[in-house]
Amino acid sequence: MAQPRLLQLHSATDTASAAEAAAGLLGMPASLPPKYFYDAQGSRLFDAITELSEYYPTRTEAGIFAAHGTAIADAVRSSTSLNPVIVDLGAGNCAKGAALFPMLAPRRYVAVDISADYLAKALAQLQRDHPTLDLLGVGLDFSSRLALPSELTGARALVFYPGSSIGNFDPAAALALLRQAHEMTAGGALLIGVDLVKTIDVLEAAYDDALGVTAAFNLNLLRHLNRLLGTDFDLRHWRHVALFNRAESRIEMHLESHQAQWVRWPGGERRFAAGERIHTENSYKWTLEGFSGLLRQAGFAEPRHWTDPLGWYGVFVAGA
Ligand code: AVI
Repeated sequence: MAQPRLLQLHSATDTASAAEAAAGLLGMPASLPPKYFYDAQGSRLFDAITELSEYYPTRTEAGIFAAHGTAIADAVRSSTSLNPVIVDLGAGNCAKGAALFPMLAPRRYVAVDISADYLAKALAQLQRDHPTLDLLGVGLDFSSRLALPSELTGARALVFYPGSSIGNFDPAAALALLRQAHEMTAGGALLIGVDLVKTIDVLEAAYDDALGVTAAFNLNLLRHLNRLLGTDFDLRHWRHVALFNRAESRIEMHLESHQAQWVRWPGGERRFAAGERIHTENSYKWTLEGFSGLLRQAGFAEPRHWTDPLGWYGVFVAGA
């Protein structure tokens, strides 16, 4: 049986991460990069979010694949090589990537996530299910730059980016990432999930659920920072805020201070007034036309899309 290979291409030192977080806390307004949501607890909370009735993106994307999987696979095959290399961005437990194997019969599966160690368990299990498949786990923080050695991906690869994570990039950064993805496919294709604009009540409920799971996910960022940077955030003095900013077409998540308070950490401090916020995440919502245009701008040709009956979510295939 072949063995999965693991490769760590980038890992920020704790010092660099702490410096980045401190700079965000001192900003006006204060902000924190959303990647700090995902410590072990935050990753479990995110998994719980995807099961919530209010959080429609995960099940809606799955429904589109269930209804249109054959047509989507045909569109992918028309651009990629036979038995393509699949590059799965933000692969996590690799379940979505593995679901493509029966239809696309890849010769290699490259799972990319922030840490190669996170991928090890999922890839070991995948290898048992697919003993001859070439499996590779790559640790890379592609939020700053997406670049893999071309010998890993070969020509006419499929870049797979599900889950509407592209929405967590502002439009300029999304364009930059898609350009890098275009380069990486080397004449192949992109398969990507995108959350679409819809009514404000549906959007805001998805990011402020009745059980408070998204609130816990947002507040957990402060616990992570207490460990990472040594801040003394008291979570009882902060509340979760999620709102749809129509002008920017994005859900914004913030943490709002209940009261005037100081937050201190080794080498820094900041006073927060009552009602002052820390901006923790944007989740952009696209229109079908807007995202097709973005794909074209990034160099992709003839984007095609499939949606659910309510038109809440889009799955796009575009050739390079
Ligand atoms: C990972 N990403 C696509 C999620 C989103 O919907 O923007 C993160 C999330 N934040 C709150 N709920 C889910």
